[in-house]
Amino acid sequence: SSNVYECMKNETEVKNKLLPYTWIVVRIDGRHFHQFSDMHDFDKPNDSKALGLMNACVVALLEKFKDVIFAYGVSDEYSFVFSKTSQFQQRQGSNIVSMIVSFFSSLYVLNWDEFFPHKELRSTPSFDGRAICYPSTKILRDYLAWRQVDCHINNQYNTCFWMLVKSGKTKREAQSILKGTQTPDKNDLLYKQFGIDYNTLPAMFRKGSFIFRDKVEEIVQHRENGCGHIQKVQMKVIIEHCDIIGESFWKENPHLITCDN
Ligand code: DGT
Ligand code: MG
Ligand code: MG
Ligand code: MG
Repeated sequence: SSNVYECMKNETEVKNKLLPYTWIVVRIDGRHFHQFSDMHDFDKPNDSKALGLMNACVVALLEKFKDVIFAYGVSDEYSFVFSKTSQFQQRQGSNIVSMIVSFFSSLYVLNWDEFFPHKELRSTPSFDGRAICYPSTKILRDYLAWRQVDCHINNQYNTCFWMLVKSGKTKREAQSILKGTQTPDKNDLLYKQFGIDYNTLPAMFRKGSFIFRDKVEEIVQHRENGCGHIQKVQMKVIIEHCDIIGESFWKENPHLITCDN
């Protein structure tokens, strides 16, 4: 009967509903990207074009889904942050996650040629996704810091590892050289053996990418007479590779995390 139907529907919706008044983070991650990166011969450890493709997809996603306030990503993963008060998809977790991963996967395929005009897409990229709720701004900031620390640790390790391998060490040898080393040891190794100052490597590799909307002032020519100009203030999606662990970025961009978000 229709009553049974209503019960089933309500129960499913209640179970799926993300806790009200909490930040929603949807994290996606490329499936089997170890294989995918090898198959497409991505530069190791970082491929600027592959990262650029990820970022372009995120920009398009922010343009489509206004409920996503900002996103942070590295490697084959991205975290999308929705406001505490967002009513996107009535906060149904499975709806939100499935929309984000399917849209993102399509964008990845759609934008492939722009970043790899001479490389054929040889398999079907797909992404897993999960939604997590964070009840306070502090915990959301901790989450983002955790992802950026992870970016740093992995990137530093991978940079050393691939420099050693490219210089003739086997993967096993490189692994054992790096075993138990700390951050200063790795910086030393890069500098002494390869003349690389880790801090001068591209910020996108070291810090990941933070993508958000910001006010951009544009000076446009006056239409009628061609002279004079009008100033337009627009919201634009922009990409930065900045430190999101400390206070300064958040102080400079107070609109990203506010009490009434
Ligand atoms: P998963 O997520 O469990 O399906 O497995 P994977 O293989 O996607 O592993 P994950 O997500 O832990 O690690 C990301 C992999 O993607 C890692 O093996 C390195 C690769 N990858 C990501 N970005 C780049 C890049 O820019 N260049 C290269 N060469 N590889 C990359
Ligand atoms: Mg994974
Ligand atoms: Mg992956
Ligand atoms: Mg990953």
